[in-house]
Amino acid sequence: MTGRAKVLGILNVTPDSFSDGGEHLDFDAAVAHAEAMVAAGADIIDIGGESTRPGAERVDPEIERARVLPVVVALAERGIEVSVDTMNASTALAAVRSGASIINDVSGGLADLGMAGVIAETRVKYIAMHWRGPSNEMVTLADYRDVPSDVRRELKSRVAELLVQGIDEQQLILDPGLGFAKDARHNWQLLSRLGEIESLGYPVLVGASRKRFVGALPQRNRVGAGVDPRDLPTAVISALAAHAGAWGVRVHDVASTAAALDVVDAWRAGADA
Ligand code: PMM
Repeated sequence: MTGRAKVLGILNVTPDSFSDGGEHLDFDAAVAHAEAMVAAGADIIDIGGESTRPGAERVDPEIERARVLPVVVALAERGIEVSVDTMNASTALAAVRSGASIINDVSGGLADLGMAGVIAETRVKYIAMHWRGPSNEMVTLADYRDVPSDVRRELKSRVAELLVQGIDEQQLILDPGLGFAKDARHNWQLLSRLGEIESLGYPVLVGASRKRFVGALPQRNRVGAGVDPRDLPTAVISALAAHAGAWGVRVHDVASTAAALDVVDAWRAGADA
């Protein structure tokens, strides 16, 4: 991918999100947080109403919609590009009707067989993530021969199925699904061999932000009070992923990733000069 990587700012509107602990459940706080992320350099706000943290239980789609849709409407009204993180076709359709232009589905269409039809019909962009099963089962599904080639093969067959169901190639963005049925070693292997996923020919999104494997890096007492120690390593991953050709990165702390992407831009400009 050429050009600056897109920054998707994460807006979790769930009471149990592992990283923001429900602090954005309140509508005004959610909108203010989204606006702050845009001011810090987010291109797209990714709104999610169902936690996918390991072990999380599914949420009723009606509850998910009640959490997500008012925020989608408010951000779309402000001219902010919105993506909605959902595995439910009914939520996806309602989100598009409310102004979302991207559906981010961590199950790549496997959790709800109605999803592909909604995406084909609405023509929105669709982020299809590599997924082997629901969050409450995924630790048992982390068995691979060679992670990057297995993920590549499984994504390729998922894409073939989505195209058969009427989705256009231009709509698709792929995601290796870091942390989803993958342990730390699997995640680092996928990151270091991102080019193999990119070689499928679709834009690639990377979601490493504040995940457990990032938190497991040595800490070395290096951050100040009030700063999440996973944000600096996340920003470094953003830079390396962008440099390796990722289309976009999905992050909690937009400012640190935007700064990291500024470095990538300057580095590339140096190469072109
Ligand atoms: N990770 C989470 C949720 N949604 N979507 C995509 N496309 N890729 C990801 O890696 C991803 C995702 C879980 O993280 P969170 O609970 O911090 O949002």
